[in-house]
Amino acid sequence: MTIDRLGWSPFFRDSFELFKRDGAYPARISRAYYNSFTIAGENGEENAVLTGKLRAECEANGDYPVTGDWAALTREQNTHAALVHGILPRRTKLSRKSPGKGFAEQVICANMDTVIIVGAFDLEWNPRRVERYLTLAWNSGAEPLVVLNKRDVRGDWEALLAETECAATGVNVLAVSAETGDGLDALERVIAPGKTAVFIGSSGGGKTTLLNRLSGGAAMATGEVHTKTSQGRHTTSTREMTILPNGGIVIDTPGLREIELWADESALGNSFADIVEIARGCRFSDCSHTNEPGCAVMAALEDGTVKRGHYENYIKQRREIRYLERLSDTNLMREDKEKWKKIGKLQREIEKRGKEGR
Ligand SMILES: Nc1nc2c(ncn2[C@@H]2O[C@H](COP(=O)(O)OP(=O)(O)O)[C@@H](O)[C@H]2O)c(=O)[nH]1
Ligand SMILES: [Mg+2]
Ligand SMILES: [Zn+2]
Repeated sequence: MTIDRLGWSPFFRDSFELFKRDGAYPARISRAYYNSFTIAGENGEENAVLTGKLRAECEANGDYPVTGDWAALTREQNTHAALVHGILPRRTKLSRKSPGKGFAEQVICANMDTVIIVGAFDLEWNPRRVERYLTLAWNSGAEPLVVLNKRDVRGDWEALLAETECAATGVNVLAVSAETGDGLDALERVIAPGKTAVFIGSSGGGKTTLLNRLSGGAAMATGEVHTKTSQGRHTTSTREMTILPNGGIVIDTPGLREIELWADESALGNSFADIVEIARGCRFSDCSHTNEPGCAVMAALEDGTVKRGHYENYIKQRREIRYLERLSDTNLMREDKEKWKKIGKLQREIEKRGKEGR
């Protein structure tokens, strides 16, 4: 297998130069579980360990390699074990706030092109939850997509789809059934060859079932090593990467029990684009949209342009993000954002150069 199939691109090739040393080779982290890593590369999948130096660095900044990361490795001379020396700069990353009281970012996975929010048309259906995942997705730098699964269980799924589309402004929403296969062609087209998608969403929505269905029954691992339960069913214990028969790459995640936002306010400009647009008409530029005179958002709420649940979720998420920003060293977050902007710019330049060079 060539590493292009794993999503290698000119962006990573150029940053790999920084880690070049004798015998160094690139591979992708296909599974990260605490301190245990599986990598996928030219020779398939194998286990890898971090060098002492890298582990110390990770410990110091709380930033460990995650599924989807590209790594620079060498072989240990005697044992031939795969050693991770460094992690290449991430092109995108999906993060949430670490569960608990403290202020820390938890990166869920990295270098994905699409964040696929999987919901379901069952009793769990709730557009408010989709809105929370959307804010995380927008903050990741990747393109969000909403997939509503189990359309076989609800006769009124078209109405629920329309309502979800309303909540997810500017984002594609697909209605599918992993059970019957309805609507899966459209989903397959989104996960293009060499592109990486991550499935996120509450447990039980059908992420793993969808993945199994897309991969034609038995999930094809990124290499030889693959775990299955005794029933032969693939269950998600951790974040892991799978290559679909069409060449698309999927990272499946276990359901996140708690989705604490990790985002800055600009992400709300995407996940609540409609409200943010209306808010330009407010009399005060720092309007809180809760009690000010001349508030365009409250007027839109009054006349039904904006749905109450959508509005309330916006206010709630904004409060959470402001709290997060107060907790944080705001500058730190901004610096981080700047860094990612620079990396994005660098990447576009590299890709442009790559095209011109050929
Ligand atoms: N009726 C129906 N059930 C489904 C569908 N997709 C998944 N399920 C069921 O939903 C349950 C949870 O699925 P699972 O893939 O484990 O969800 P995950 O936690 O998101 O990975 C399982 O019992 C599946 O059989 C679907 O399209 N229709
Ligand atoms: Mg699962
Ligand atoms: Zn207002």
